[in-house]
Amino acid sequence: MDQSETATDNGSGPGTPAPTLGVGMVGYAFMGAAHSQGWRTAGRVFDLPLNPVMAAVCGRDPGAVRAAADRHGWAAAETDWRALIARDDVQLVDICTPGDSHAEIALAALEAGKHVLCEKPLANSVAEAEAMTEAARRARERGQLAMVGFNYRRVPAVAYARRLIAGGRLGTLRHVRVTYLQDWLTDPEFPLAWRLQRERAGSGALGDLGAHIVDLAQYLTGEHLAGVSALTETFVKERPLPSRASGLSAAADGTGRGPVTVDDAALFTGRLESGALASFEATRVAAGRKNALTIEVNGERGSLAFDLERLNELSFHDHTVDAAEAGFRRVLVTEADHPYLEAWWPPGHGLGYEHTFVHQARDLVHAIAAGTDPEPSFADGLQVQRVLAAVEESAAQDSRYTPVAPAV
Ligand code: SOE
Repeated sequence: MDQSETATDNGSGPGTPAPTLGVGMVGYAFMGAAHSQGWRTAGRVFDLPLNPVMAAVCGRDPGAVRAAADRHGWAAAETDWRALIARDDVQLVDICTPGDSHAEIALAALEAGKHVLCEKPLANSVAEAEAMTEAARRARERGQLAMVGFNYRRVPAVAYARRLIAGGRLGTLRHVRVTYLQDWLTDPEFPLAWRLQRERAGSGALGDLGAHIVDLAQYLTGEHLAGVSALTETFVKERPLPSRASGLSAAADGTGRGPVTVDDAALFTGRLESGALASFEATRVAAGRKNALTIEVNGERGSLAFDLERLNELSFHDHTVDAAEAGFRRVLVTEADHPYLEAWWPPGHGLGYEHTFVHQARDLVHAIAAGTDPEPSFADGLQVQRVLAAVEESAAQDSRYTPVAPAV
């Protein structure tokens, strides 16, 4: 049973309120807003065994964090993440900050006995990800759980694709082809936001978008990448200094320019453990592409294709049927027995981007209540980090084939 199939009954019997799970979130920008939607909605749509309570949100600016708390439905606002972790009403710490603080906050939260949800990529380096994974392993022995937020696993059509592949519908896999294209850095005058600074973000399009597609390729196939061969490029080497270190909406401060220290784009090929070939493209300079994520998997018995811009659909080609009638057909993934859809709208009434965060919250709550390991785990996040490191190593040598360190 995969996580999208977890039973929905809260086990307390009809009408009995579920015990609560206090959530504290650090960071409240784009990802914080998305996670807030998830926490706010999960218990209202799904019957959960624990009732998530949005106890407190944390950010450095007192006025801004109070406003974020009011807007998104958090009961309290904190300006020090250590104070948030120390709160008795917080049992789960949700980390939605830039990558340079993931490790420190996660390690402190695990040390304090809290469950942790950490946004992707897990960390800014393999060493940090290793330390976090080891801390999560020790915390697991004390009954605490840790999960990394690769939300696109929770698109119903993606979870359904995994079900079909795991069920053998594609047979032996030959190819995985994944692209994730955005265009918000196309303008050379877009300021030097934190996502363009290596010490804050770890890497560029590679860690931001490449991490998602590496995770999706490995999740869908159930295999790890054994090695990669990569090219990366920073097309715009200097950008205007920002007036505030915001993400996708930074403004220039007019005082000069600074160096871009991460990639704008990463292109790589890889070999899965089974020998299947994989290709990846992650870029933030693909003019006209806003959030274009596509996946295609080809096997001996058939193929699947997914496009995030049509996220309620899956294209399926069954290669075992008569060639005269075969061909890609559109499967509308909106039926009650498709993953996550038992609690949503009637067939044909589709879902969107934000629902992935609702499903993420739902799955983590179920895992905590059942004491089972949530996926993707910190070990999964570490594995992705190792692929990203291999990509950078290969790219530094202009595409040398570089083995990925084995998974833990
Ligand atoms: C920015 O490129 C970004 O917000 C990513 O960081 C997210 O992970 C992705 O879901 C949308 O784009």
